[in-house]
Amino acid sequence: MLKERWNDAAGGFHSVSAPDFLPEAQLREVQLRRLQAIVTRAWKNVPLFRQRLDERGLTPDDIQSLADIAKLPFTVKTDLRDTYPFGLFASPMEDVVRLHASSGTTGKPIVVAYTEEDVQVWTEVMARTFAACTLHRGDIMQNSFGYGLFTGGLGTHYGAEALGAAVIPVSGGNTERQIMLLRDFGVTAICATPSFFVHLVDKAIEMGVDLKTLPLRVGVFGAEPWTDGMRERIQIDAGIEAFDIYGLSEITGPGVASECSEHEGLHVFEDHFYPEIIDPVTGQPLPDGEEGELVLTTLSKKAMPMIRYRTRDITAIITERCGCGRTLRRIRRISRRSDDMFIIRGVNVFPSQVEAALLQVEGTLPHYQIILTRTQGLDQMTVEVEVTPEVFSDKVRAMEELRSRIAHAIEHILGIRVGLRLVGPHSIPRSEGKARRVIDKRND
Ligand code: DLL
Repeated sequence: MLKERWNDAAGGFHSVSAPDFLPEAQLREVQLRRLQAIVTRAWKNVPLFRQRLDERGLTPDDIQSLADIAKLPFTVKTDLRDTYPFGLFASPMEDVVRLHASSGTTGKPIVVAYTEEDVQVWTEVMARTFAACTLHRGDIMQNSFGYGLFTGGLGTHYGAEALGAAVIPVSGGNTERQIMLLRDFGVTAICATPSFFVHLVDKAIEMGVDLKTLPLRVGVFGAEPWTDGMRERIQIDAGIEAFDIYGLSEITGPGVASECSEHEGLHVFEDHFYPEIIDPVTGQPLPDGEEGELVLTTLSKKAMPMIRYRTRDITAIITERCGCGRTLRRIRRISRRSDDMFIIRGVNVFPSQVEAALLQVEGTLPHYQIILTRTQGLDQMTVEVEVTPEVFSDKVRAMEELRSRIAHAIEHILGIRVGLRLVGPHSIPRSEGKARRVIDKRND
């Protein structure tokens, strides 16, 4: 079945990654054909979408080229909340074989649905993801993404199995057991959020296990922003090659885009997900190469098509051909979302900037939290940083010196001075999935 789908997408090629290498003209043809079909499907089956097209005097016939996508209305997260739980489904429940949900930070979760064919496409794009991350038959993959309503665990699970890897479905948490499995099972690849993997690295040291001496070769990380500095730290500490993968529940889960061995941006699996970049303020499309908000359209999703979904993730489309030969366009690594910015004394601050600053300073651990408070109407920011046990000693001078180096690094990147608190090892709660970097006490 999987093979049939690959044949369909690749026009007769047989290998897992073949659709990644389609000649560009053929890829655009596949995209247009699928875009027309998905718009028709949503128009026929999703009342909200039909109503929005009616309001604009549009019908599916107005999509005659890929550029016509810009005529279509956006879909936003509140559309999913307002139609909770099943209002955007385009398939009857008899055809739905899976439901996932994402809790978000406030209010009701958003619910996403898959038909059998949707699960097959998801499996296919995840297998292509893993192939791009150099996994192959014979690899033993420890899957530390959470299994459950979160799409990370099951999405990666199916893809790795389809590729022929042996999957250990350990899920998140339980760090000691994770280290034991890594060591005893001869694990060669691991999937996790970067913050949870950092936690595993620490635990391994505590348990006297040197990850660098294990067969572990590849790490596949995603689901949260992480900097190049963090990647470097992970690669050195664990002796692995670290890949970045991207996706979101609304579009399918992981498997929307993946790095290849060039590590120069993430290839979007464009035959299934159509990317656009827009100005987050005006909503106007931006030319390739310019930074803005990523908008994605699912080209083949049956149960819940998403047309022009505003992800809030900030990136740019890279147009140059990649050295790996894939014809799929790439997006730059996502370091921030348009909604995770806060303003401190008039300066726009993103959590990833703080991480980048910390990783420049030796003696800090990549465990940090940003505490936001409000005094007399003004937002204040305090960064709490863990320091290594050696530094966190009673040598006041060493601590003072470190504090001034960190303050300097942060000031250099942000352009402002912020509060800083050095804390001892293990003071900051560890992540078992997505790290909570910002504690917002402004409305407490
Ligand atoms: O996080 C799906 C996923 C699972 C992706 C495993 C990769 C690996 P959600 O929980 O719906 O889905 O969260 C989606 O997470 O809009 C981004 O803001 C963020 N995100 C995901 N991958 C990355 C990444 C999954 N590689 C939201 N870099 C997205 C930065 C990421 N942010």
